Amino acid sequence: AQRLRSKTIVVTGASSGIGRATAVEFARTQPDDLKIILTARREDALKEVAEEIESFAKGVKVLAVKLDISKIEQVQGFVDKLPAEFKEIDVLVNNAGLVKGIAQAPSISPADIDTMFSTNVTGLIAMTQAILPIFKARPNGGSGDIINIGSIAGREPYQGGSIYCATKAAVRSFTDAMRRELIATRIRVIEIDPGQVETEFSVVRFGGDREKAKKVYEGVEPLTPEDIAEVVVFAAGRRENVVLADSLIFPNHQAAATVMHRKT
Ligand code: NDP
Ligand code: 8X3
Repeated sequence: AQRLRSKTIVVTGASSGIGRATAVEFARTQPDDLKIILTARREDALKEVAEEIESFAKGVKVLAVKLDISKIEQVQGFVDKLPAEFKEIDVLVNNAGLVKGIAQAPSISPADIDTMFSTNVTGLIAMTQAILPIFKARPNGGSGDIINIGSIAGREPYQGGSIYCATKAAVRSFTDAMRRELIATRIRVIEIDPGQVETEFSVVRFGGDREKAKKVYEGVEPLTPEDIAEVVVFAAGRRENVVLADSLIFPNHQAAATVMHRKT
């Protein structure tokens, strides 16, 4: 949409899944004049995404930045290291996140707990704090979009997901508090909560075991990363007075975190 013209977008976790699809969808929607900053830990994968975007969207400037959001110093140094032409960020898509395992207390590994919280919660908060001064420096108290990818898991905890669900509940709480704190500004705080989406998510959950990951999607038709990307770009493309504050997106077979209709 024209409303996205000349915008600078940052997407965390742009090397895969929903983040990658979101970056591509922004470029597809505004191929003439847009800047996109792709961030994640895997630089090679980011380069591939950058090449894909550059191949069809000649007017989009893409910058790939290696960034581990669980490392606070890296996040704090992120804005300072950006080239001047990419510094005026308009949209932050806080998408990077992960789940590790299905262990239940008291058997959850401390390392997994730390990875999930430092990525999904502390990392997301640190990114928000890094970008917010840019938004707040603008007229009328500030403007810009913070789009947080939560999850159905943040609304409905399930067995074997206690830590992941707790991280996504924390995202939800932080997001709602931010929307209240920023009420005197034009900054939009948006949460998009997907249900089941087929990405690398389950592969990461099961430590790289693709067979196990595939079983999660047996007999169901999960959402695609593009389905969520469309909603993210739609939210960012509304006129400034429209805040798509909170959305929950299921595939047709899903009605709750663990209520799925499976064809056998
Ligand atoms: P993917 O595993 O496909 O993508 C996750 C992305 O997060 C990757 O690009 C990964 O990049 C990045 N990431 C992970 N850890 C870090 C880190 N420390 N620093 C920077 N980037 C990191 O999964 P999805 O696309 O499914 O996940 C995207 C978001 O969607 C997550 O927040 C997830 O919780 C959420 N979600 C997913 C659902 C699903 O069913 N798939 C449902 C609801 C929400 P890299 O490894 O290169 O760092
Ligand atoms: C991912 C969805 O419910 O499988 O956020 O954990 S769930």
